[in-house]
Amino acid sequence: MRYWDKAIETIQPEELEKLQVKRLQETIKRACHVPFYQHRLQEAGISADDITKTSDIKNLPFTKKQDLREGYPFGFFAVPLKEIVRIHTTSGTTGKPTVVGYTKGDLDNWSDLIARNLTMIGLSDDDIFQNMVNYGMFTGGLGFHYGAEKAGLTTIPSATGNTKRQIEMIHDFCVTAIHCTPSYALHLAEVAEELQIPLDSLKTGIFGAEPWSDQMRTELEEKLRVTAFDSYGMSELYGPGVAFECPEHNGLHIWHDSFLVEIIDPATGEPLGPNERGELVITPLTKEAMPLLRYRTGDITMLLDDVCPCGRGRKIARFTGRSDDMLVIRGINVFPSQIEHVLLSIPEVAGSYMVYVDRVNHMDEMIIEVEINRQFFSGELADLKTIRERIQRALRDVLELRTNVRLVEPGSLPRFEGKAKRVIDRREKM
Ligand code: DLL
Repeated sequence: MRYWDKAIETIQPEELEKLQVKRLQETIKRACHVPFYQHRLQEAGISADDITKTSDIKNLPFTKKQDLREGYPFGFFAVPLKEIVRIHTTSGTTGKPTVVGYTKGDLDNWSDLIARNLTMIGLSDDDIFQNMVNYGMFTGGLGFHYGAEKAGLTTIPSATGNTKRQIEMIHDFCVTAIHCTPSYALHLAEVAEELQIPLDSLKTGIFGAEPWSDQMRTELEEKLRVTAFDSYGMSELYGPGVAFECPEHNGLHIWHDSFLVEIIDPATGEPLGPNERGELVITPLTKEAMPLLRYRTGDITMLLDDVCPCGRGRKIARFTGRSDDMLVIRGINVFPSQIEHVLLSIPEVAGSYMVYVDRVNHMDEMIIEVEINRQFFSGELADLKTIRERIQRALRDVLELRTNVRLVEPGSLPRFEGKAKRVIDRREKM
């Protein structure tokens, strides 16, 4: 087992607590340079000196994405603009994007976290790494790039687009490791198969930036013949590199020296214990340009209780969606990941699907378009009807909902180079 920074990765609980308290105090002091936090901390009647143990964090106010939006563009910067050397923004689904800034120290810490992750999964200067994500405002491109270079990997900044060229490079440069969204990886596998270009040099696939199921993992590992690793992060917390699977593939290590983790009930804000699913709340402990206190990520996971044989700290479970992408269909809560889970467990289903939600005569209707494998698509009509009914039944069993499934030709649904947008809610907002 190789480590990038063994002392910090295997730090023992008592020492970790001390480090976290010290860093939390420093973070609060930095946050006091931001008017939003000055007011909030004053209101709560708390200062850095009141923190003597990590559980004191519960007395600090939460920060929500909406707060950051209201600070647009630079309202959350805790240092003069002179010290900010990079800006990224989140994709911003509604209204203005969220702006995040980095000092030189932040960029150094961030690339260090990525280097830790890459070393943890066995990558080194022997590897050739193709980074197939957007290199613009999205944090995935530059974030992974500098971390991979720091870890000594031969790094190819191929970015997105031109799948044929991506495949040729993997083949011609004998690429051993790739990074992209899981949905793009599936597309890549399909195109490589069509072009009949073997990707035999590939060993490792790093997939993240969107939720993906265990069925998707099996499919990617089979089609690309890689070992797949889940990678989690978000722009507000540097970007990628926050949590990452180790070779045990049993949850993601989150770097406790850099992120103080809480899981809360998203409805009440009350803390939840290990093995209880809820919203991940993170206080980054080393960020300089943009310190955040108790940031509500909106992502649903849980703290795992087991001790990992790899010797690193406590893990979190893979993500099952977001508290805010949950759909309410005829009063029933549905996570898109549940739909994917069902679909990919049905052998006739090919990788791609789209979910449309409409309101017809005041009733919610969910239409699911599903690509099925070619040999079934060109089969008997009666067989297609049976497949469709079977999919609808499987979905009803899990979602407790009637859905309207349409089988479509393989390759006919949209393909995504970045994050997949597979759910389109066409209901009018209240
Ligand atoms: O997606 C950073 C990133 C880049 C992560 C490359 C991993 C790889 P944002 O664009 O700010 O940042 O989106 C963050 O994406 O709150 C989650 O909802 C979702 N997300 C990211 N990684 C995962 C994952 C980047 N592994 C938002 N599983 C987060 C599930 C994920 N959801």
